[in-house]
Amino acid sequence: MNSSEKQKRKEAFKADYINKIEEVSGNCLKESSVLKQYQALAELVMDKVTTQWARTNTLYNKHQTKQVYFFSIEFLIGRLLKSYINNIDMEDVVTESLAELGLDYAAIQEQESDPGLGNGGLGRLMACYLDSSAAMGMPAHGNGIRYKYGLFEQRIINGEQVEVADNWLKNGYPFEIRKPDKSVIVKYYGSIHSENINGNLTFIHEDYEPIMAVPYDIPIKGYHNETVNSLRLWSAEPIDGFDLPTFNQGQFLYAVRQKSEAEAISQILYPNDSGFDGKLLRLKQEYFFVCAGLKRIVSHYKRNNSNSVDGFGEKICIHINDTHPAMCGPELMRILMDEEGLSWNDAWKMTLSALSFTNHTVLPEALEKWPIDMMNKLLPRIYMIVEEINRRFIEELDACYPNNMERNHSLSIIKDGQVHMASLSIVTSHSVNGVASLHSKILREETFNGFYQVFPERFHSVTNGVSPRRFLMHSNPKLKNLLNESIGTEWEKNLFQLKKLSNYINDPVFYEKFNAIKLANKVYLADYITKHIGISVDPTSIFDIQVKRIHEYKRQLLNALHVLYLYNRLKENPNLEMAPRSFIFAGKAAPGYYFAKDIIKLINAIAYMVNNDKAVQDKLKVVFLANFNVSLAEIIYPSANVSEQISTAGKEASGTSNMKFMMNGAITLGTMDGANIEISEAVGPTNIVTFGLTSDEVSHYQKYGGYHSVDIFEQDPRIQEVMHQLVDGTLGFGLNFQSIYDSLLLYNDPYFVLKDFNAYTDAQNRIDQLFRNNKTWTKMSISNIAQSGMFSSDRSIADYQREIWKIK
Ligand code: NBG
Repeated sequence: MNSSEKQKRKEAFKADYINKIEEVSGNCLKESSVLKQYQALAELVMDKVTTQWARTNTLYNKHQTKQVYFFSIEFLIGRLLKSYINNIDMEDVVTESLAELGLDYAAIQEQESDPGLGNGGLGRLMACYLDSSAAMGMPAHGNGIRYKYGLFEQRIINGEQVEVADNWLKNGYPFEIRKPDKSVIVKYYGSIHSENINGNLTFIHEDYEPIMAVPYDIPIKGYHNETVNSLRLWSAEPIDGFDLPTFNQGQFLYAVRQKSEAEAISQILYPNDSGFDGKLLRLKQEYFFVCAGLKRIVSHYKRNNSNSVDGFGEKICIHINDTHPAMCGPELMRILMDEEGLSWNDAWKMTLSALSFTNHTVLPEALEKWPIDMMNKLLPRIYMIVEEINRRFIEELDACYPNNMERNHSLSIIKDGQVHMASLSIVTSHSVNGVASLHSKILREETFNGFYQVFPERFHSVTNGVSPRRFLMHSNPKLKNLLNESIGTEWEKNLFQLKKLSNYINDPVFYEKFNAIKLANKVYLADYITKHIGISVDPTSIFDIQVKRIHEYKRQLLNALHVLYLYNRLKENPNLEMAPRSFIFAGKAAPGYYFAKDIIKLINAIAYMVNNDKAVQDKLKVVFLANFNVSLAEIIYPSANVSEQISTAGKEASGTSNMKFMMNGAITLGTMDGANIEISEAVGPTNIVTFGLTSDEVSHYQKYGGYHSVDIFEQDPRIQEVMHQLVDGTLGFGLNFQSIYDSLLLYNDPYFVLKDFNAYTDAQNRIDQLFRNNKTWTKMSISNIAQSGMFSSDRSIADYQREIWKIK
């Protein structure tokens, strides 16, 4: 765009914007509030996006392009305003125009609520995949739940996590369109009768409790292209709103209860990351978005296909994100047989060809199982179909491997009084994949080994990826500009092009520019920290960061114990040679996960002690930032030097913050777990610091024993010291971390924290030495960015497209 063209666009934008402000606020620009300025900007942007949206939909319908639908109980999309503006290529026009109008663009952006419709990696991955699909012009859409309350807002009060409801819709949400005409009735409970109608056995669902599912669509705009895909989120409402006749008859409570029971289904996101919540409401939620989503997809398909479902399996991909949408299999069978009149065999072929499944965790507590009685009562027809799927599957097994009762039992979808949702997902999908190469190997060799032996051809591996637009281009604009001026802009469309940075790997001028940007980003985060928690951190210190859900397997505890140990060393020797270090933590604990909450309390207690000790002020700071969410993440990654990825090997399926940090030049300090292994292969051993047990070693100890944490404790005085400090009042009057102490010693340290402690302190020493050599460190940083192409979600989507959905 030349400058006169830009000037024209700016003038047009300003005129439209001023009109819009008057329209939404009834005030002129000068008198408008920041909230109204935001709402006006959002509406203006939305007008532009929706025009393209309509065009994309027309094209898809006309060409009958193969469509992918991600079914997921979480979509952690983050703020959208800036992302739309950048994606429609209006970044400069908007930034400059607003400045010329005397408005504060940053403050306007802050008005947008950050939709917390996910817990962590699983939900954020879906958002990255939608972003990449749209950027690549690929028809892929999301289907999920429009929770009225997102993940709780975390506050830290007296060093502890306090949960506050996240009312993200309180000012309305400008980027969604409610489509009541596309509502679907979801049926719960009741009974099933079969009738012979014209010679066909027909199943009729009676006496059910109907709930209305109303869709809200959010446009997903591709980067600098014409594509706009859709994220459809379903809201639960009572049929015909409030039950006035009942109310008028005097049954006030009954009428009100019915309304609130219906709405409860989409009221709240379960605040559980990788844990399984065995609640009836959760099962209702799972069926809710599966039933409504599939119903609409099938009817849309039929509308474009002469009212027939023929070819559905070839033209539609239903991708099951973890097991929460596992009822897609039986529900699609139900629709195809009961509503479309297909035979079991035809419906089965179609279902198998449409469905694919990604597993996201091997933690046993996260593999969903539902009590038979509960499913049978709540979803009688679905349960019937699950039983039949299982019966036929076991029959086939029997035919292939006669008299192998043990195998039949272990693979049975229904056993021991429960329905096993992972097994259901595998049996009903043509593809099953893990999210990093080690994770896929563990699925094949351990978790799903029995299924792998029966269906080896179904198993795939697709390593996760993250959106370079959100996590590099939008959140680190200074780095983006440096990359553009150094290697050109091709990398914006193909992240592998970052390899060209290897030309700058020994270039002192580039180093200087790069380090200045890193420092500026660190200053920004330091200011945020001072503003929010009143602690001042030195921007030249090592920013050593661990941000993710708080979980024992992610081992924030290992990090915290090392901080305590480092503090002890500094107290012994105030002249200890080390680069000043700021340890930064953030992450939420599930409200009912008390041990994780104790870890947060411990980190905050250590932080309080360290930050108030004048003797270590210049060398050590510890920060716990409250309410980690996508917006905070965008500030954190660009400022990091060290990316802590220290899970117990074999437990973290992939991890994705490791990729976001890497793209911004942080060095991974990690175990050989999840995608850390692939990061290590990509950058080579000199550009990463790894340590600790391997997953084979962990799994060996878990199977055969042989690890005794007490032995480690007895041999290592450093460990004895920190362990005593947990319970002897060092960390504050009356503060006692007995639960943590007991887990590590009495319960034999299930996540191998003490076992890996020594290796971790060595690795931390290496980090210190490497950082003190600025040239080496900068080289490592740049090498990490240069090799991050493979961790773009564009690459992941291309893999899915080629290997799983088979889209040309
Ligand atoms: C999480 C894994 C992470 C992985 C993300 C995305 C769940 C159930 N799983 O390791 O723990 O990166 O999924 O695949 O949230």
